[in-house]
Amino acid sequence: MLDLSFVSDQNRSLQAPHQRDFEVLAERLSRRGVNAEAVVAQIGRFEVAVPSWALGTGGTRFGRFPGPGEPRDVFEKMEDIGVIQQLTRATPRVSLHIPWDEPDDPQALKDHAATLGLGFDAVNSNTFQDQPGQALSYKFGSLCHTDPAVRNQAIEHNLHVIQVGRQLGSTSITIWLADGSNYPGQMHLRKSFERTLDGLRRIYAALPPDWRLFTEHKPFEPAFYATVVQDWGTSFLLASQLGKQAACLVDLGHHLPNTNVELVVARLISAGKLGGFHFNDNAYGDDDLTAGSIRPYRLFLIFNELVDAEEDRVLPSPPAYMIDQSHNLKDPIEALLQTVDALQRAYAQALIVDRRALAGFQQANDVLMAEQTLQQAFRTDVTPLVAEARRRAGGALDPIRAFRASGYRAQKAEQRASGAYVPPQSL
Ligand code: PSV
Ligand code: MN
Repeated sequence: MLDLSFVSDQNRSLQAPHQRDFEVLAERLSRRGVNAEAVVAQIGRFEVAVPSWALGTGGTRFGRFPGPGEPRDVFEKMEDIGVIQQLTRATPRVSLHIPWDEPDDPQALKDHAATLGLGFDAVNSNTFQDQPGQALSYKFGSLCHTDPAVRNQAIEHNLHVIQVGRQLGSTSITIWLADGSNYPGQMHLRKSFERTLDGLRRIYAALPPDWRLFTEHKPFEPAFYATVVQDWGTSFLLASQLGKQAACLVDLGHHLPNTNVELVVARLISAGKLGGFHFNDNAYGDDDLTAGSIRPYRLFLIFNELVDAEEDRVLPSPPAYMIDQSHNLKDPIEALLQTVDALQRAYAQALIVDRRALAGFQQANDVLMAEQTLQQAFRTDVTPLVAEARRRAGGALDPIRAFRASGYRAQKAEQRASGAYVPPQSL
């Protein structure tokens, strides 16, 4: 963890120019009828969970280039997330992947997390890889498998993940299945889906009453011909069949090229089945790049749908926000700081949309002005709003600058010099 006074010392040197920028922006926004104070308060309430698997340098099947000072186990990953939380004040929870980051002693991990000011978000089950000592293989699927014994093993694993999650204080499970086929004819398309639904029903039946179950879709990879839960329609079908506690999770990289993701989000909101997000960005497929790095306008348009739904009070429960990225080239902590900032910016831009004007232009079919209304918000540099929200919460005005100044990574490079942790490949 960073010294208690470190963040405020860092902020002091940036405070005067920041204050001026904030005042200028607040004045400009007030001319548009936007109250900067209210926006800052809302940004201050924004929270997103950090995935345990994002703290080690990621990789592809072509290689991995780890940097110095990577966390060697889940306890060290917690320390790194604790630093992200200190700097951003927007990441108080961790999303664990099990068994990748399965704790031997969940209570000990929970206690450790609490000392760092952290709790736990959704737990993620992994039935897409075989683990050492595992009785049956998932080579040909898990919940969709033709062999009931394999299906039972996958169900048992999910029940175990729920148990671990309960011990940690999680209240949701995200299920992403790699199940599918690579060649036409390999798998019975209809029956493999029905077996999957049956397995999910058995997992759902074991869900504690205050828990939610998120179904995450993905069109391809590792199954290249037909993924069982390939699109939001299938995910919606599953979540609807399961019941009230089930909803759909939208991973931004899990869509075929040119899919209008904000439209998917709008549809799921209408259906009352938007469970949450895995934030990242992509140019081609499931690239797992930093959120907002490739298509910031899309990210803004997604938040625009969310803010609109929030204001119309049509969300049955707030969507769960989680990051799902693989940091192959960037320092993972820095990339995550950048991600949190990108999400807060998109949220801030969505908050300053003049919704009354937009509704009027939509009603009057004034295409150009409706579009301009969104673009005016998107083109506003909201840096001072986001920085101010962080500062008021006790975080850093400029988290990446503060992180670099802290020398944290160099210090960890010394402390963690041995026993390098080998994270899973990017998925
Ligand atoms: C699969 O590509 C995925 O998006 C799922 O959410 C996994 O849990 C995660 O990535 C990590 O591989
Ligand atoms: Mn995901």
